[in-house]
Amino acid sequence: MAAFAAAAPVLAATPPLAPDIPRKFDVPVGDADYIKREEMIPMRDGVRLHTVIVIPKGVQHAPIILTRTPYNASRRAERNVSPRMHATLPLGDEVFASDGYIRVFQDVRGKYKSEGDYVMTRPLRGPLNDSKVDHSTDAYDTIDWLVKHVKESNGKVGMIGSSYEGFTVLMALVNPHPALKAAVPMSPMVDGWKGDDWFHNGAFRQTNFDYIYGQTAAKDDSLHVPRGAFDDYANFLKYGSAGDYAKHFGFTQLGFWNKIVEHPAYDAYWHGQALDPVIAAQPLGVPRMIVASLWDQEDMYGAIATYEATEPKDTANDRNFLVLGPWRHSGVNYDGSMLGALKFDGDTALQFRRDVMKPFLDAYLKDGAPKADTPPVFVYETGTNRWRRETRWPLACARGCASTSKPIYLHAGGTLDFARADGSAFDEYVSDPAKPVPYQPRPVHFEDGDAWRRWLVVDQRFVDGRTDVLSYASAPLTAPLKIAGAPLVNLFASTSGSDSDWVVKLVDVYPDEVPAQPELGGYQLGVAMDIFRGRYRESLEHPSAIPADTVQAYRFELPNADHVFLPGHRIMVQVQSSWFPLYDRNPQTYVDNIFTAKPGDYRKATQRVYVAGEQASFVDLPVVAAE
Ligand code: PG9
Repeated sequence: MAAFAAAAPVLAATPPLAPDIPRKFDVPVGDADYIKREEMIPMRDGVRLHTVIVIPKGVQHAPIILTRTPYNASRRAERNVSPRMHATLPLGDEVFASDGYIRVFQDVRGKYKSEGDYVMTRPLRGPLNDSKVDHSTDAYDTIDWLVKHVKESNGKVGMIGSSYEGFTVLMALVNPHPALKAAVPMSPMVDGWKGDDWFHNGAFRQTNFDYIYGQTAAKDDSLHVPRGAFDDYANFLKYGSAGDYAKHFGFTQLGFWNKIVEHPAYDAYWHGQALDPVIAAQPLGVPRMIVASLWDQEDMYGAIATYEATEPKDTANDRNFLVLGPWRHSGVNYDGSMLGALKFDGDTALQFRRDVMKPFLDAYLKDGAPKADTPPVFVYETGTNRWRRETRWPLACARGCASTSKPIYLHAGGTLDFARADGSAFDEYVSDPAKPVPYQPRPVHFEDGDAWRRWLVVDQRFVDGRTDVLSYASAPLTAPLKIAGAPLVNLFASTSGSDSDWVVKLVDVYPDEVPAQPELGGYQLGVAMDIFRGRYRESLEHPSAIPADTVQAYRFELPNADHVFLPGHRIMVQVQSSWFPLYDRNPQTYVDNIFTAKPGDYRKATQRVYVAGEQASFVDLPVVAAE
């Protein structure tokens, strides 16, 4: 039997069982061109907010750009692990990251490494917030600390951010800190009921289930709904109402979900939080550039509503700026050279950031910088694919704009014309809640971020021809037709049920052949589309049952567009009664709260759209008179 020699003791500074993960690891940043500081900044109530400050090495008298985020300040400040500041910061920051700016990201209270309670889009102090703090005070206290404690700064702060981060920019404009010198709210969440994230005109957006779970089930974003199915179309049908889906997946433990269920209508909880009137009531002190995307699948409402509400105060037209780009939600901060099948004239997002936003920020934030030549309105004209500098927005509307809008009428037999048909006529379809119209081709997988980002430009032929979708198309145009503003739906319709949703889409139908890009032949491009929940036709706050088989008027705005329908193209309007599973289904039977509708409430209904005489349905198009 072989004898084992006793092992010689290992004589080394690092014994074999010394733990291999150090308690703290310091990343060597010797050759980095920036310094990164992490601070816990105290707010007036003693809560400390985690803040990441990225300072270019060697700068003095540098301006600060601040973003307050619910999306993890540390991650936002580290796109790549790199010794170069412009590679570390997000792509959208590159234009100023190499130009001496100090960049700051802060976790909002209660998220990630910040202390305090998280409240989803915490309302301002007042009837909905009896505490001492809100995002306006947190922004104030943060700016105050930054200008006093970041010795490299010149005491001037700008705020930028998109969506939730855009909402925190707007909040900072309420009683702003005097050091806040410029603001760029991009696609801010402004009114969560009328047309931003949570509802559109009262119809609930079920993509929010994943968002609410990710944001509020844990302090970070580590939890995901364990839905167990790839196709969310089938998944949501299986569980019934949005309320039943929520119960199944444990949402009743989440405060924000319960607030949504308790406030299905536009009551004080929602209109008390809408930011457009709040911002409009503030003095127009801090210059702001409000940025909106023309195909914003999340917050298409708030930016323009805020601009329009504030604009009357901008008497010299030099403090309240508007930008409309051909982007998806937050696309302004990414590559803007295409969206789905659409190709633009270069990287439109970079063009804006470099040529418009950067000089605007420089002018207000850098010591001694020249005045910027910022157009009051900078808008991308889709169809012709070019930027335009305008003095006002909208260019056309029902009253008080440079051009007066023009009704285009639906006609029996599926045509569309600027002339109204005489007599009386209607078209009819059956809307079946068991077979709702999809908003994008199935399978619908909410977690597919690419599909979500481009769904507003998906070819609408995938539903054209369904028996529950009405399509009306004009003759091919012989001259270009430009719209610039919000199309206004005037639908005269009846239902055999007692509640109903109405989805109206304004579509650009491409010619059968597009030699420059063959796959666009016959394409049906949604230019402006939205949904309206019929129970709110008389009052957004007090819903009412719809009398069966009785014509009702539904008036609602579609999202703003700046689009040229080119010669050879046709204008189309589509009407349908569901848009699933993005929007929860209307049971088509009036119940007090659709979130708690029972399976038996979901019933087929016969829908009629009236197309002649006094009851001819039309879309008031913001047509710009030919120059
Ligand atoms: N649209 C997102 C959001 C904003 C505000 C509230 C809820 C969601 C976002 O992109 O941040």
